[in-house]
Amino acid sequence: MDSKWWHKSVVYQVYPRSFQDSNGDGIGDLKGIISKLDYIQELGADIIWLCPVYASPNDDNGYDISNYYQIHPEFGTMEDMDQLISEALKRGIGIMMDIVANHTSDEHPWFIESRSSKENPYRDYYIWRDSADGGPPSDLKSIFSGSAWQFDETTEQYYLHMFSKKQPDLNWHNPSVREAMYDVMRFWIKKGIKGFRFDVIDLIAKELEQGIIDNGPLLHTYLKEMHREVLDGADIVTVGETGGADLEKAILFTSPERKELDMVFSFEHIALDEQKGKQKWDLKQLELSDLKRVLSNWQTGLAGKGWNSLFWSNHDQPRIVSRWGNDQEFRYESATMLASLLHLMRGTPYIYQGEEIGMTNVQFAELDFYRDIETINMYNERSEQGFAHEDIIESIYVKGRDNARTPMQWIAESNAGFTAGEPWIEVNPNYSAINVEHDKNSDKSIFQFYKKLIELRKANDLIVYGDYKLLDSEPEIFAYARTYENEEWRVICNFTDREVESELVCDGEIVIHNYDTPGKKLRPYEGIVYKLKNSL
Ligand code: TEU
Ligand code: CA
Repeated sequence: MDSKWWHKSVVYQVYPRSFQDSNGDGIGDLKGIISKLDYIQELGADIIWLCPVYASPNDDNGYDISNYYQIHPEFGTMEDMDQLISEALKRGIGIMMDIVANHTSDEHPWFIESRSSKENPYRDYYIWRDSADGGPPSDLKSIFSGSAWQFDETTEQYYLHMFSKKQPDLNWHNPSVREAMYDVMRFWIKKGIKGFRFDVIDLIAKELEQGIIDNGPLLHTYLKEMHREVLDGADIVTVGETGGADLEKAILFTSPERKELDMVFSFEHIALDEQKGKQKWDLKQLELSDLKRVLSNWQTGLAGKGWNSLFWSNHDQPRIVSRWGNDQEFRYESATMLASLLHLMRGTPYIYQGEEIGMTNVQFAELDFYRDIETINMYNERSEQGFAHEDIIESIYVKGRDNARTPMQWIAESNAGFTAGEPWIEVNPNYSAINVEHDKNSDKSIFQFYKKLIELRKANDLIVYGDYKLLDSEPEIFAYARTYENEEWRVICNFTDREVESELVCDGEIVIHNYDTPGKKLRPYEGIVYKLKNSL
């Protein structure tokens, strides 16, 4: 497989609303991000995935876009955006824009036109259907609870919204819709951005009459068209959010010769703590054997055929240290163990803001403190269905998206240095202990560890291109080997808060380790990486 610049890249994801506020209105903004570029450069990331900053009524925090060519005034101006792009480039960092192509805001001019009459030229930009038996056209459910159909009085038809009713789905079967989205992408490429992250891209080719929502039969045709029309020749890295992709589908999306996408986000590993066939709120304990199987399957399955994205966290997921680590007694150990496991794999790693300092989940006592539409809708729906407050709030503590959206914790002072005003969502009260300043000033910190992992990747093609093999080991341990040319590395991770004996512990050269000295047994959440002495 040909090597590409982004094979060696590390992506840092910024959720602009919660990163850094520059003007005291309590909302993170572009000037705030610019002021933190040196921090991201110091960490070593070379791409910033910027969650949506376009004009938006903010029903879903920017994933409901009313103008793809404008910056939301809360975030700043187009001048600020140009400055962010150029200041980032000066530091060797490219900006990856988030393209929401499956739906727009209901306040987008296309939808305002579309809903105005059945004859309007924009009518067919969206998905309209007649009522069936006096109710919605079908019993399809929105991902944000309730029906996916909203009745519109003006024309007495229903429109489809897979997310909130303020996020009507676009009709990608209409060539004008596709062309309009391609124009959006061309505009941003001209501005000098270096990548696109495509929101729920596997939903665009739905075939309602056949009951197909994700991975519709024309999906690959559209992606190829998009590649031809927009991406070919532009030196842009692309990642598609494909919640419904298994390995087989991911190969189709990411095989270079198919010219579709460079990589996709798979949800298979992060769905392992939910009950199959149920909602993400229906919790289940993670089985380490499942995690080993799933991650290893992707590692070996995409080898030579496509490319992996590696992630634990994003703005939709709970904090990984709280989820699969221990955010109390072993916060340092478990955060760094999880980081080692992921960052030594083949693929492009994504770090979600705050992950690099081990930020944790948050527990607000009342629904009032929550801001996320998915959380609020779910709470109301389950309350009506008779679920107890305690049960619903417990699932929000574990899975709610606001866990990832509390402000970035910079310093130990008021509002963690995020804002001089009132933050749009409360800061996690643990900011006095968990913050960037603390981590940067300690020799041993989660931040320093992430920095070292990134340096290792930049210096070792073994991490980028080496073969991967799961090592048969104890049930509490996730271990694997990476081999490249004449070298072999061994990654050993203890997933428990107990001491565990492992046959894999050896006397090779230690590459990176989250304890000061090697021991006979693996200590709680110990993560150790060896370069084997008698390599191949
Ligand atoms: O998320 C897509 C998606 O499938 C989510 O519904 C995800 O399953 C859920 O958030 C898990 O809790 C993308 C964006 O990442 C998300 O922020 C948006 O809300 C959504 O699309 C709609 O644009
Ligand atoms: Ca602001």
